[in-house]
Amino acid sequence: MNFGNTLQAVLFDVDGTLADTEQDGHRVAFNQAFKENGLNWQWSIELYGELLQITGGKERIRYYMERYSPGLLNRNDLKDWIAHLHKTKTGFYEMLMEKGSIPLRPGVVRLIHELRDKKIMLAIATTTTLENVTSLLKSTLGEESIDWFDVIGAGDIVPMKKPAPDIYHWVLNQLKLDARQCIAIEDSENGLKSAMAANLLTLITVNGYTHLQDFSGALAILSDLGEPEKPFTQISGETFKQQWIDYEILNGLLK
Ligand code: XBP
Ligand code: MG
Repeated sequence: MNFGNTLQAVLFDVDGTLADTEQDGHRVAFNQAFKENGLNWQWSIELYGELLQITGGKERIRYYMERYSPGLLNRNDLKDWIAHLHKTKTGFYEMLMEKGSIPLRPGVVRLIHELRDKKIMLAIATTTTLENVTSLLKSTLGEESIDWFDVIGAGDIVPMKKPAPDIYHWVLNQLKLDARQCIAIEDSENGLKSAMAANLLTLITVNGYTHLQDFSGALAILSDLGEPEKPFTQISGETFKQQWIDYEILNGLLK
């Protein structure tokens, strides 16, 4: 594949890619919100892994209700009720991030700084709520880091969440770039499908919840972005000059 493009922007997914937020962040916040709202629901680590196939917190709650608490689906204020429950969850999630409980994954900070130095645009394309993105960035990179991102596409800003390509289309449109001038970094099958459907070349860094998923079509599948002193493990796909992802590697992927 030779598109002759040079890298203009890197589009990062958030949950599972920038940080391992699902098990000890989102899951915990959902459970706190259930308790706060008088529900005896408890999402275990294992159950949450299954529920993750549904992207979006409100959509995930509804999916859970259909399977485990269908009686509650008859409420005539169902949509508002789920929205309220989810808002409570977002509040708990923000509190968890304020405590600084979740670090960024290996290589993320180094790569973000290098891309900024090289004047490569940074963007976020996520199904999670905007407040969750800003609270994670604030707690890990500092308040000013929110402005490092030229575009943040999050949550309900588009009608269809991943695996639909809508969020990536929206971000590319905001960036005024063609997909072939960008690289997407994702951690999940739903994320990969979404990015590929928007024509983006995509690098995968897996985590405990996603490592067994189908990543057909990804450029490469890695344990993480790697650091010079803590190289990534290659799982499959293209091999590189070194075991940490940098600007040169990402730019080379477009050639
Ligand atoms: C991951 C998601 C989100 C989070 C929960 O998004 O599917 O739904 O699990 O966040 P991504 P909300 O990997 O695209 O960052 O409750 O705010 O939806
Ligand atoms: Mg993800």
